[in-house]
Amino acid sequence: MRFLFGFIASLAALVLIACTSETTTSQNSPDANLSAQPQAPVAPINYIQNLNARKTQSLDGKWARIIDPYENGYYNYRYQVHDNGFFKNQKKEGPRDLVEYNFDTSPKLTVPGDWNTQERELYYYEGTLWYQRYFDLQKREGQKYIVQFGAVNYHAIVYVNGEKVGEHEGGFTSFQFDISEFVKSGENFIVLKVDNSRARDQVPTVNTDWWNYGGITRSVFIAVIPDTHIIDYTLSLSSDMSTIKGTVTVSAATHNAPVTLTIKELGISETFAVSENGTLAFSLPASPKLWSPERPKLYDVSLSYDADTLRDKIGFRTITVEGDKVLLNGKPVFMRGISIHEESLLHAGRAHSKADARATLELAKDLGTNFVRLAHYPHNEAMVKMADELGLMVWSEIPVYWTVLFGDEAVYRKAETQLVEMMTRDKNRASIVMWSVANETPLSDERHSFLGRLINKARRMDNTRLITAAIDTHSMSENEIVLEDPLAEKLDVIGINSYCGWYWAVLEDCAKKVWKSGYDKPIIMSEMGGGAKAGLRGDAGEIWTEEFQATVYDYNLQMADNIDGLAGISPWILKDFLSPRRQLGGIQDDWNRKGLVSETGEKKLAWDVLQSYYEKKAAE
Ligand code: GCB
Repeated sequence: MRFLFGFIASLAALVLIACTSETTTSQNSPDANLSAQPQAPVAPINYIQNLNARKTQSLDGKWARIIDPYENGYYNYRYQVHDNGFFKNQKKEGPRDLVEYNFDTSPKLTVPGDWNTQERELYYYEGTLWYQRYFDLQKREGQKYIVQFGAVNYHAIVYVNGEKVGEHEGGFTSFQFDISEFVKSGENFIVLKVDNSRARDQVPTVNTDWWNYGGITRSVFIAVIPDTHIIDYTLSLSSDMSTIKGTVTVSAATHNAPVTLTIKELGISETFAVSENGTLAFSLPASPKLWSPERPKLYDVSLSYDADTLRDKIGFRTITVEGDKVLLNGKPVFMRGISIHEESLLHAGRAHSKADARATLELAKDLGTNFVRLAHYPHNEAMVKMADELGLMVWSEIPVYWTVLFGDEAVYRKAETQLVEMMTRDKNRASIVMWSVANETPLSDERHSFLGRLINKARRMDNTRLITAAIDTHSMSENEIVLEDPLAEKLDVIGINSYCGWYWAVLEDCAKKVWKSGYDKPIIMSEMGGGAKAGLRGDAGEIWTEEFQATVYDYNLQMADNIDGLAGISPWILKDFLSPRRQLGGIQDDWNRKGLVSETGEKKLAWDVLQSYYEKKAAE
């Protein structure tokens, strides 16, 4: 879409590449005056792996809600933070008590679920909303109580029994708080202040092309784990495919207990001693059946340490690049993909469940895909687990989208935190083959440094996957398009977003375009497409008809075949999705219409075009 022509690209070539070494954080210092906004926290990543495989108590269901556009439950009339805000869940005790809120008599929202699609008056709402519910618990010695939120968009402050337990910023990643000190046996209550106001210094920033769904959008539960427990583990296949490598971190290493790893089907049952700092690393000879889209083999893995035991299902594969090829398990693979937003086919709004994931990914498979680009932020855990199970390679990304404030160190920390949170949660998913650090970001030294640091961070954390980003800067002369972006040097796979015949160029010329890249790296056309309103039939020359969209696909797929080093495509997009940028009445009505299916799953003509292309590609 955003196509920068020759002269801008030549300027880009002159861009001085900024140093990408890590620097220390210099968070903006809090405003000294009392009326300061709450400090945007950048959560320290303190995450217990696979917590939902432990003993859990769900907090999904109905929560009371209070809409609070003036943040009256948080600030007093002098705009100072209340010490007696709504988080106290106060009740009127005497007949003359003045308490101007009551969760018990307030309407309810379903968790998980965005608020926008649950109540008409919340459809466009951006601001603060309070959530509250009660839960019972039997507290026991030697146990820890950890609350986990799959995601809350965008900023959450969590209180238990009237006390603040923590806050989190970032709408698409999972976070946990240890609430052991805050809970008691019997009835407890939990309150959240959730704020989905957009702001320039957030990740994403104010300007996106998707709906800003607010609320507790993914499941919530309390896990009960022993004081002495497994904190983290990583298992992967070595690059020569001869060993399973792993690391485990535990709490209380002085406890002296060993860690046991069992993968029955591979005849593995090993016991490891833990070092003093609570970690261990191992490498075990093994020849697992390799995970692939054709055979998505997963192994039952169990780990135990003292009284803590957990299970996981893990696949083993390698993903590498050689010149302009992507190799899965050492063999070149063409990535037949589709881009997907996290919206459900089964109900309005954000997807969150296993059923949502199955419906979406089975539809993607019907198209003939072996790959999905989960745009533009980390999707819920059910999606990546389903991709593991169904055999779909995944591109997973953080919402460093368009024009985030690349020069702001605090914004960098937010982006890095989301990257770390995404990678930490999903590092044992074989389906994820690529981490993406950005989408369509404008060229500048600051952007280059910012993304360079994210790439370095991702590489330090994970050397078993590829790093990518979707870029849109190219130079063009007549029918030759030259890929030019200094960021490409740092990526393993170059994603290009390009809307030939929709946002630029005459459609009929697209097939003549020839793409050149000087990078000798695999290229994925991470977006292409055009819009159509399902059921609007007519002339192929008439925009918004299904015929026109199908023709856009026709020409663009011909163009794709002219791209040097094309390793795959993930056209935009599987399903129509809500976006406030899409205001054309009668056609869009808030929907980005580039879906191959409508919001209710009705297939458009372009579906067949892409499906036939994938049949051909699969047979090559
Ligand atoms: C893009 C963006 C994507 C938009 C799409 C569009 O280039 O990456 O988020 O939704 O174009 O439909 O314009």
